[in-house]
Amino acid sequence: MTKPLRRIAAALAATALAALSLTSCAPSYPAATPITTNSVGVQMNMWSFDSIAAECPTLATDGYDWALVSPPQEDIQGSEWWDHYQPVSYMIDSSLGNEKQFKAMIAACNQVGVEIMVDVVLNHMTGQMNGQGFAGTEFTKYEFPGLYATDDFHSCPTGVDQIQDWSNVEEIQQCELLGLADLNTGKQNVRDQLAKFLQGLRKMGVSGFRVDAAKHIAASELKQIIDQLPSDTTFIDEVIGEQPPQSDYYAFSHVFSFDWITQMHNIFGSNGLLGGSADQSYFDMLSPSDKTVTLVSNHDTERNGSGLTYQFAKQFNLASAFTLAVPYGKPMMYSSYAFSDTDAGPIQGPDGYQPKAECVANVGPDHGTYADGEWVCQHRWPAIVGMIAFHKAVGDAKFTNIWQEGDGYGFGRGKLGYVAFNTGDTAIAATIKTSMPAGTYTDRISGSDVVVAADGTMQVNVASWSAVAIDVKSKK
Ligand code: ARE
Ligand code: CA
Repeated sequence: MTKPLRRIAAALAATALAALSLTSCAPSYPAATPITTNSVGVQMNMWSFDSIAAECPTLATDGYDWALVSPPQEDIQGSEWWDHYQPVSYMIDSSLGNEKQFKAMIAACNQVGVEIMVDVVLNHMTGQMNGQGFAGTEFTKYEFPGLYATDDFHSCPTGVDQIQDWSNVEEIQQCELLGLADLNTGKQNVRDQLAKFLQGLRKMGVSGFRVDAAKHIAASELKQIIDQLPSDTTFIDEVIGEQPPQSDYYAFSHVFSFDWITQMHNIFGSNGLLGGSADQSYFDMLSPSDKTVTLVSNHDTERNGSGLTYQFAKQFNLASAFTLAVPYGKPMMYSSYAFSDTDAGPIQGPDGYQPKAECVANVGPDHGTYADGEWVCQHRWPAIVGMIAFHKAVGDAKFTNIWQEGDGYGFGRGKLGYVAFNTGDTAIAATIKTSMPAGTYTDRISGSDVVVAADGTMQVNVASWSAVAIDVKSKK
């Protein structure tokens, strides 16, 4: 080999080696299972990391595939739940727990097959002028040590900091939501910082993210952050209202269906006008099923009157069952604590951390009144747990055999399941035609036997504000 050639060969070998070592040093991410229409998730609103770790075996037994954790990063000090939506650094330390507890939660949940999704605040930092965060980070509104300086924040084109015109996408995305310091996600270094935060969580074993206030980040900029994460990472964006349209975000994310929250509030919150709402033509008007996470409520709608809550227990219960019953979307259930003050967070210990969450006794819609701070544990309500099994048994089977009688409304899911709801104040005794094979089934709601005759009919007694549900997997 001549000298120059040898040099080239050596250079090539070095490049190959460098490429090799780059691959071996490249960040390794644990594999994640993206959510499907068969998965069921639950928002464990404001549950501490230790509490979720302890609850994961129950979540797994009940059929939950993933749990959504409230924003885990360092926040401003205080006892309101919404402090957690004001980041001051990306250290994992807040009243929900520290990084060690966060990692232990992921390990405990993953071990039983429950994946962890994390609520991440990427649009903004705090709205406080200055202060010290939960873990001691000193900040001013536009200066966060080691993360961001003043020019990393948007300056609102209107000259007024806050969003004023909610129909103007530029304002929505470049001005301040609720006076929160708006990150300039148009800047590469800002996007890289945010991607680094997500990559860190993903490497710890987190499977996906709820992107808080996603509509306030330009879709093209959010995409550039998301593109820095492995492709098996799930993203669910919070995009409410008309502008920008949810469809801007479909190419790289799921969205939450706020239309579904409204619909559940309308049909179960009033006198239960189910007719026409469990209907394929209605679903066809909503966001695409495969891109949509359906929910009855979240932490905002539970407080602002737009969603059903545990305080309307029988309605919340049936709406959750209904969300699991229909062939639309990827359902997320909701679990939280009782409150009378909408600002109040869960009870904190003297060290600022939350003590372990314990579910109330007699968990379920008939529990009665709650003291502030008690853990309602809607995720354990028997009808909800029963309908998770139904949801998994029927898969994507289509509607069949619609039944309507007074306040009763039912439908089949092909030959795989049948469910009948009663949103009236008296029980309904009915003979309902199904496409189910003849046999004896266990009702997923009450646990009683339901017999399907050779002609597919079943005689049922549907209790007031309850349901009867059978599926191929509940056949005796
Ligand atoms: C708190 C105080 C404020 C104060 C602010 C800054 O309450 O008075 O100005 O701090 O100091 C949560 C709480 C807020 C809280 C905030 C920060 O709800 O009260 O502010 O945390 O601590 C819009 C957004 C949507 C957003 C809702 C609330 O588009 O993204 O408003 N939802 C998420 C979270 C919230 C969270 C934040 C964002 C902020 O889920 O929990 O706020 O991180 C129409 C519009 C929607 C609009 C909706 C409001 O539908 O189309 O765009 O949603 O109305 O109902
Ligand atoms: Ca923004």
